[in-house]
Amino acid sequence: MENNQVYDESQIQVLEGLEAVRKRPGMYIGSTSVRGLHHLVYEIVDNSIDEALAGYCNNIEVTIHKDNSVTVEDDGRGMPVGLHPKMKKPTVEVIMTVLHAGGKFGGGGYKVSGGLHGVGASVVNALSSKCVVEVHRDGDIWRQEYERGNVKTDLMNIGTTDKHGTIVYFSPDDEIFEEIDFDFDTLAQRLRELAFLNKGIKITFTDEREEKEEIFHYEGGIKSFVSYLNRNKQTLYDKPVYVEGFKDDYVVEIAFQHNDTYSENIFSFANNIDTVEGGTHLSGFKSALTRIINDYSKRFGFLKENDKNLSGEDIREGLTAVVSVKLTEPQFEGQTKTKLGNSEARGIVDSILNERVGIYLEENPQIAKVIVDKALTASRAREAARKARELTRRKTALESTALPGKLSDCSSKDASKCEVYLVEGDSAGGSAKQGRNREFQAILPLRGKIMNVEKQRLDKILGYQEIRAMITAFGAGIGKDFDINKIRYHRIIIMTDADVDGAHIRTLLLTFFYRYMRELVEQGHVYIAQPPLFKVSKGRKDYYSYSDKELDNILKEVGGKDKSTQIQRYKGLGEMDAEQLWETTMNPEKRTLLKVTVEDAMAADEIFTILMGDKVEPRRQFIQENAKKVVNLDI
Ligand code: TSJ
Repeated sequence: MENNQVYDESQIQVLEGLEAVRKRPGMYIGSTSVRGLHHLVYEIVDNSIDEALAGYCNNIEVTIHKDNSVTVEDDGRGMPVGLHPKMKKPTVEVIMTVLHAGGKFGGGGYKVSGGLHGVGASVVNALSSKCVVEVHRDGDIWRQEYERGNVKTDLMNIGTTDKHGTIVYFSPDDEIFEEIDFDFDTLAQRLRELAFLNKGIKITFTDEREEKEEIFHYEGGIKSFVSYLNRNKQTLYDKPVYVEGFKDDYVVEIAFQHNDTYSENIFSFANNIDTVEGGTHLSGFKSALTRIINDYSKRFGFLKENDKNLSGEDIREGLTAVVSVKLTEPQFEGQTKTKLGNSEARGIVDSILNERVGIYLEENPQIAKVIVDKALTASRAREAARKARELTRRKTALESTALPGKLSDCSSKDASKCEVYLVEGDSAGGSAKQGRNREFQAILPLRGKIMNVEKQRLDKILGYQEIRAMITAFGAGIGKDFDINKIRYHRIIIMTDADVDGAHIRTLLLTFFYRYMRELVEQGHVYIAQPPLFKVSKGRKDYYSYSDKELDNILKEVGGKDKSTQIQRYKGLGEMDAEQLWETTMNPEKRTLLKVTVEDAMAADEIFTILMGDKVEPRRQFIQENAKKVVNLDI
């Protein structure tokens, strides 16, 4: 490539020393926003972490003072204070005042130098209006002060000590930073992460501005990290799987645990840096896990010889994992330099995982079974969803107007005015069809038996005619292809009997909507009709009651219960004729509709999981606890 640019002397300005940092701070810390500001703390703390990784430091204390200055203290060896042979100055002074001097001392550790941070303590010094270093080492206390990167005092011996360690104080320069207000949560999150990633290190974080203190200390390391990430989730087995291995200059740690959700949550790190863009260590983990689970499934008969392999995606459904590698020569690539490029990392992670996780699964067959079962379920659901998608797609392609035969559609084509009643049972469906306002109300009858199949899985019900009719009637697709803008009715109204079967159908439908048409629930399109529980007849007048309490009130109003008062308890929608159904449940002027919230649908999903799941005990317990209130299953 040709380069026609001409440089004159003035453009080839060789910036020396820390002036370069103050001229272009963004080049060294990314930006001068709060992000860059927080970087200063990470930069300093990294030095103590390095000391800990070298095996000499257990405690790190980070303090934000009232004026947003910061102190970081560790109990390491203390920075070297002797004369630097080349520079003829104390080594600590060289580290603090010479660009990129960091990382060249001590050697052999897993330093982050060259990576995302690792620009060195001198950069922090340069960008601080004041900076002080204190070293406790070999019985002496040494101290040196700086201002905007310049030496203010010589390194001085200021007393004796029986401690060892390094203390660095700095005050971010408000001439450099757009703002100098540290965010407690941002710092706490990173310090917690560092404590997880470097097991055993105790990090005490104090905020003197609001007298807050947090201690991060995890003997379990990334195993604790995974537990923390799963803290609000239902996990599928008790403890995270954890493996640690060493190979060449690598330390590899992996922890993972499945939860009952459908998303994967994998964090990868190289030398404590969050490799947001992934890289070779992450792909090594993924491919090894896929192979290991498939091998196990084949070997122990979960998959037959001719079955298709489980996909990585299926195996990682509900997986929370942390992959952490430490290496001496990290190569960071990608747009944001957060992708590990070292090609050997893939094989190293793979072989360590292969060795350890294979054994672990054989020693813990119950856990292995749970993992394999989860993947098999995911695989079946994915396959069923794909089929259902194809089905609806084919329908719309071949016969775009072909609505299900069971649907009694409304005449309006304005979706915002239209509603569809999902009605349990054909007889109630008949009444609803007669009683409705056909201008804007559509009726889709659903068979009552729909849920009565034992241990039905949701993916299987996608094969049901009713469910498929519903997908076609709604006209908005399903799963990944669901497009709320295509929905044909803005109100989807579930109308079921107030009994166990009705409750089951409701649970099934809500779970189905939640899993496959979530926006429907999120945007408030799903409702539950409220049919009356009682009819009170007195003389020629009828009164309807929707609860026991209301029944009492009505009885009082009509002057008490006497011979001329008749009370009918509705056991099902089928007991009402078309006009009654319209008057009590469907007439927009009189009816009450319960709008379903995401929380309702989530609860239904949970109930569904309990009812349909493999665990007998929770199901028995649930049914027992809800036997009484099942009539009105709280949704
Ligand atoms: F660099 C710094 F100022 F940012 C800084 C360094 C800040 C803080 C809070 C701590 C440290 C630091 C450095 N803690 N521990 C160390 N250790 C060394 O620099 C050290 C000590 C001894 C030896 C040795 O070979 O004896 C080597 C090194 C690198």
